[in-house]
Amino acid sequence: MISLLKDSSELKDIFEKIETGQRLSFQDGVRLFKSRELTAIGYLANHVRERIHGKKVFYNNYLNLNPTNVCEVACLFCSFAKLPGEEGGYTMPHEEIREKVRCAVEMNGIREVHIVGGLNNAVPLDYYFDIVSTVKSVNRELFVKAYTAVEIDYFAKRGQMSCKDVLVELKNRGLDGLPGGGAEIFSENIRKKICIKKMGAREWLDVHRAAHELDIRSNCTMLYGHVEDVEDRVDHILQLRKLQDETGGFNSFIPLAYHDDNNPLARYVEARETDGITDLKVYAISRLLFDNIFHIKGYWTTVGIKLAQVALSFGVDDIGGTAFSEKIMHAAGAESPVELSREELVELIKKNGFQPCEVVSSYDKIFSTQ
Ligand code: V47
Repeated sequence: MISLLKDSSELKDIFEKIETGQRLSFQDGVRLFKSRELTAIGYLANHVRERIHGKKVFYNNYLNLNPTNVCEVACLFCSFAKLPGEEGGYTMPHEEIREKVRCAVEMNGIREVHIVGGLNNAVPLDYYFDIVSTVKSVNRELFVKAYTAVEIDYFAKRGQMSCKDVLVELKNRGLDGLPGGGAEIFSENIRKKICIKKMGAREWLDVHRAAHELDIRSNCTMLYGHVEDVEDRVDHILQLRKLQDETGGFNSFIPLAYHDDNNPLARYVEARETDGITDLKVYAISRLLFDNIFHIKGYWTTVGIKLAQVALSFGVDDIGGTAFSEKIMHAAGAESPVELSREELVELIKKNGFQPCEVVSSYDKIFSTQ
C-alpha cells in the first residue's frame, strides 16, 4: 500500500529523504506546498509524528491573560489592539489580574498562564514586570509564559536596557518561558505590507536567542494565510530551524491561521483567509521541515476544533489547550468556542485512539494521561 503511494508519487525523492532521516531543503518545502498530493504529505508527516511521539497528544490547561489591548504598533492584521485614546481600550489593574488567575486556578485547575498584550506607553514599565510576580503570588507552581519578543524589545527600549537585562528582570520575578507571537512572516517585503512598524526578523530572532542563552525556552509561530506566498512560508520555517540548530531552545512551533474580521488588512492588500487544505499542508509540511523542533501545535482556536482534531493525523502532536479567555483570534472572527474544558479536550483527543497527555509549555513532565 505504502510503496504504491510512494511509487506513484511525484514526491518519491522526498519519501526517500524522510525514510532515511535526511533534512529537507528549501526547494523540497516549496515543492511540498505546491503539490496536490495532500494524502501523501499527510502520510509522511504522520510517519514522522509517530516516530517521535507515537500516539501521544499533548495539551495544556491554561488561562490567557491579555493585560492591556492598548498598543502603539497598529499591525494591519490585528483586531484586538486599540490605539491610545481609542474607544474600547483597557488596562487591567494588578488586583484584577490576581483575581482572574485565582478564579481560574480554583475553578478550572489551570497549571499555566499565557500573557500577551499591547505596547502601552501610558503605564510604567514596572506594571508589565510586576504582572509576572502577581501571577506567581497566586501559586508559585503556575508556569508563566509571558511576553512576545515584540514586547521584550519594547520594554528594553523604554527602559534603556538590553533585551537580556529585561529577560533577567522577568526571570527574577518568576518568568518560565516565552510565547512565540510577533514572528508573523519574516519576509521583509511582507512585513512592510502587514506590520511596517513592528520589529524585523533579525530582532525577533535575537530576542529568542538571548532568552535561550539564559535558559528560558520559548515557542515560535508563523502567521499565514494572508498575503504571503509559499516561498515566504518555507523561508520563515527555515530561519527558525537555523536558530534551533544554534540554540535548541524552541519547544514548539505554532502556525497561526489569519482571520480577517475587524482588521484592515483584507481591505488594503486583498488578504484572503486560509482554507482547510492550506491549514493541513502548513501543519504537515512544518512537521517535515522541522527535524529539530519536537512539537507542532495545532492551535484549535485558529483553525477550529474539527480541523485541529484531523490535524493530529497530519503531523500535529499538540492540540493547544483550554485557552480560557482567548481574545486575539476571536476579535478577528475565529468561529471556535472561546474556551474548552479539560474534559472536552480529552474526549476529542481520544476519538481516534490518541493518548491525551497534560503538560505545561516546557513539556518536561506529564501531569495526567487522562
Ligand atoms: O503575533 C494577531 C497573531 C499573535 C491575528 O506561544 C492573529 O503558545 C490570526 O503570541 N488572525 C499573538 N492571528 C498570540 C501569540 C500566541 C498565540 C498562540 C500560541 C502562542 C504560544 C502564542 O497572534 C500575533 C499574531 O501572529 N494574530 N491577529 C489575526 N487576525
